[in-house]
Amino acid sequence: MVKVITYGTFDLFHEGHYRLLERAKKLGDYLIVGVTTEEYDQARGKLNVIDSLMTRIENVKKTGFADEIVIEESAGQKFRDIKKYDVDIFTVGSDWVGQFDYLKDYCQVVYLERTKDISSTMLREQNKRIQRIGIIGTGRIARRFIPEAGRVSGISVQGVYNPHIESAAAFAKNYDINYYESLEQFFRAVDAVYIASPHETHYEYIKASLLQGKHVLCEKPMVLKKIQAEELFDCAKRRNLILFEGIKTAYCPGFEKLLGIACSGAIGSIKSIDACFTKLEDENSRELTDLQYGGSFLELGSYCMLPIMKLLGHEYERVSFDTVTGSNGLDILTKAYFKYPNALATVTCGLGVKSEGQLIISGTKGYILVEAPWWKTNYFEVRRENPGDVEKFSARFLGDGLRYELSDFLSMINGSAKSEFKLTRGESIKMAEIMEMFLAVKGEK
Ligand code: C2G
Repeated sequence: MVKVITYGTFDLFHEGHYRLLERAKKLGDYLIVGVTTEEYDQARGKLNVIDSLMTRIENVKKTGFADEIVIEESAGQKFRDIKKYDVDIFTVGSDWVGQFDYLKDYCQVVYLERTKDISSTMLREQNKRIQRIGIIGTGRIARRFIPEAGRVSGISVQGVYNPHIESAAAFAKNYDINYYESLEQFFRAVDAVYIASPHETHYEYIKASLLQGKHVLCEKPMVLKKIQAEELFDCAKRRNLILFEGIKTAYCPGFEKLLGIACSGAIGSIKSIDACFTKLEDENSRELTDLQYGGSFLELGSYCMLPIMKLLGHEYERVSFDTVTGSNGLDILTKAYFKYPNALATVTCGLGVKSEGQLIISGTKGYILVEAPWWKTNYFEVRRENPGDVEKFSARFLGDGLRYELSDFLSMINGSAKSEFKLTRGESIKMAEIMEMFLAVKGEK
């Protein structure tokens, strides 16, 4: 008897799950299905799981393909189960290709092609909460998005659009998703859009998506003009659509904890914030050659402004910028200075200069030090006058961290969001205004 085993969350049970189990069963005579516990999903960073474990088990049972159902509750269990149940074949969908090759020493490993389209009416009737998401752009960020999307339940990455069809086709082939020859075709296939195209194209793509009734998650900086940000958020509100600016730090657990502690009075009242983010880029990169939309502040300023907007707000009295430019006039280093009525803040961004990427939040009783990479906020300290008086905090930041913004985006779409936006429309609009001011100052030079 050939025994087959497969595992999954099987949340919001859909056609992709059904077809996986159907084909898994055909690989042998006896199929064991491992269903993940909520704890294990939390531990492995699978977010936004909606159905209870019992519901998910019930849905697997209903297919009739499982001869036995076990609970998957920890990493490393697959290896133990294969020996315990004397399994001949381990199988899982192709979105995991390569990730379980280590099991080849113990059994045959088969990756079954994932189901690209789960938009059939049967499915849609059952699960209105599943959002089909399309990606606009095929660059580095879009590439990081795919594996992260696989860690968020209730979402199906349907496909990608890029006006350069050959880029879209290559991307789609690589990630086993669809690509679309036109935006119209793309919009017909999705419920929500993730925009990871160059900064200057964001406005048009967001507007087109909203006008088609699609929710939008757009990479930072969302737009570079205040009036555009206001227009887009008003358009989303009128259409009862969700529009998110994707500054991943805003949505990660550690940053939320940091804000809570900073606001708790642990360091007294906050009087100064210094945020530094540098990342050396190749001098021929888009970021350092696009004379209109490249440069350090446009690329990294959103991250550095985030803690300042969140903790000191929008009512600064004045902001000024100073830059060091490369031979082509682009800022390889920018410092921005914010003067608030009772506080000061500085931003340091550099694509051509390497510095210590710290975030320091200074108060009347102490300060918070977040070492690089503070934008992941997986560790920080509260320090006071007495050097021995240090409180240490840590938080998880899994994968590329895009899963957190995606999970919040989905929660807002499904109306199950627990909290207000972790990045409000007011903050996004203000950051667009500051970007606009920076470009105006740059343009005057
Ligand atoms: N699947 C698929 N097509 C889809 C979606 C999912 O074939 N459109 C497959 C997945 O590849 C997986 C199974 O259905 O083999 C269950 O998917 P999930 O519930 O998302 O489980 P996952 O998080 O992929 O965990 O330890 C758990 C395993 O690693 C799989």
